Amino acid sequence: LTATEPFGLTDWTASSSSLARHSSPPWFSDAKYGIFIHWGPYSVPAWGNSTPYESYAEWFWWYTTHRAADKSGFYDYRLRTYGPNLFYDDFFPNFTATSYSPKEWVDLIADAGAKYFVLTTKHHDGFALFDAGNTTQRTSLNYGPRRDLLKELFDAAKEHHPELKRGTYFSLPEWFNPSWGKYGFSQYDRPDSTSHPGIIARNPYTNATEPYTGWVNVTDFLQDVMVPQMDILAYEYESDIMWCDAGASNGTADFASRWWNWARENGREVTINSRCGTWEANDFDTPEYETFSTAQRWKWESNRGMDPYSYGFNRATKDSEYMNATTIIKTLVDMVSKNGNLLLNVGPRADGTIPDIEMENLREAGKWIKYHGEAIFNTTYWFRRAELKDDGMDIRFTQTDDAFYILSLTKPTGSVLRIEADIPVLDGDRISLLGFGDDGMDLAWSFDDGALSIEFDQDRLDE
Ligand code: FUL
Repeated sequence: LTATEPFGLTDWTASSSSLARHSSPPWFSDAKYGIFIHWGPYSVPAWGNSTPYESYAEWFWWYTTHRAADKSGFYDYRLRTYGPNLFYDDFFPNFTATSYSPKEWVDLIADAGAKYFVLTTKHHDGFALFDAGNTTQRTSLNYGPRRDLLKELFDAAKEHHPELKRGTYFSLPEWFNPSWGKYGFSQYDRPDSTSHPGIIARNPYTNATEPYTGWVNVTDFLQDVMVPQMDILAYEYESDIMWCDAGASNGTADFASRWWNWARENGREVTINSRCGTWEANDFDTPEYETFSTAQRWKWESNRGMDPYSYGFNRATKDSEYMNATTIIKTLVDMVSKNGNLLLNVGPRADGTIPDIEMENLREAGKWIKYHGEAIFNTTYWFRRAELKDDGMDIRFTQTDDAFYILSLTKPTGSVLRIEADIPVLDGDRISLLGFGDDGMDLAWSFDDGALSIEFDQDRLDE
């Protein structure tokens, strides 16, 4: 399960056995922490109600055309805010990106302590933030900002933070593209107002047909739109991570095998997530707003917003509801101890500004993460156990070839931390507190009756 090379000297092929052999490269496992960015025309209405009724703000269009699923009041909000005659595509001109500074974004990602990022290059609304050639005109080059938002971000990363890996979120379907119609058999694709297979979205108030601005009438959505766009992201933008979404009908087997052969020939290590619609082409699982309670052998990466339940910017969310630095750190440590990565999402506004609260909390967490980085990055999980919860104690473990890390999510009380677990220590080993110079601060310890006891000075914990 750890292979990143095809059998023998043969190439990767589109067969199930070949695809299944590919797994995420070591850099992905070592990187642990990425920043996800959801940005598009949905950042204009930027609304998903507030807890406990909050829903994904990037689904604004879908919820208003699928009233049965609209538990959060999208239909009423859209009517009261924009009146009955507005179409989703009318938001395009207000998706301005006027304050978009790709350098500031990549600086933020680096300050956060993250090792990679993933931008929504095209969400379910089919609006591409990259130059999609002749596959569609529905892009940020032709509407709204009239800029290649993806290229600008990747260029800024290459120039200022070349160590960051660069990923591309890509929705396989375009839910309202008439060309997707013949493939749109998933439950998600059926607007209430029409019967399948015509995927014609309608304005929910007037029943007028929603325009699908900029789409190109093609013969086959998979061959003429989906796969060519994945190729563009892979070969022209040189994505490190193909982060597909909503995989249904697809051309992934062919795409992935060609891409991996190209990567091998060009000395690159690329990876593909679990949502590209072909289960064998799946380097890592992608639980959403979820974690695991135990370590998993198969690599996984959990994604979630700093927002309690939205990826796209949600103007209804209060500052206090965003994940704060402590929550970010605890979430990351917890996931790393279970063989997971954290892909944490920020939702920029339509003008390209990232909410202050997201920037502040990311940077604050970043200080801690950098200070304690050796216990997080390039580590692996301890196969015996990931966590120990006992009597107010909430501990996680990680390890490398020559060190074992104990990370306490709660502040220990007293002056001895007693851990009843089979910690791999031998006489003569050093145990030290991280964050005190390169070597840490030595602590006295003993191992008796199946428990490790570590002595520490309360006052030093706050330093
Ligand atoms: C989901 C999407 O539908 C959400 O909008 C978001 O992009 C999330 C990461 O994946 O499937």
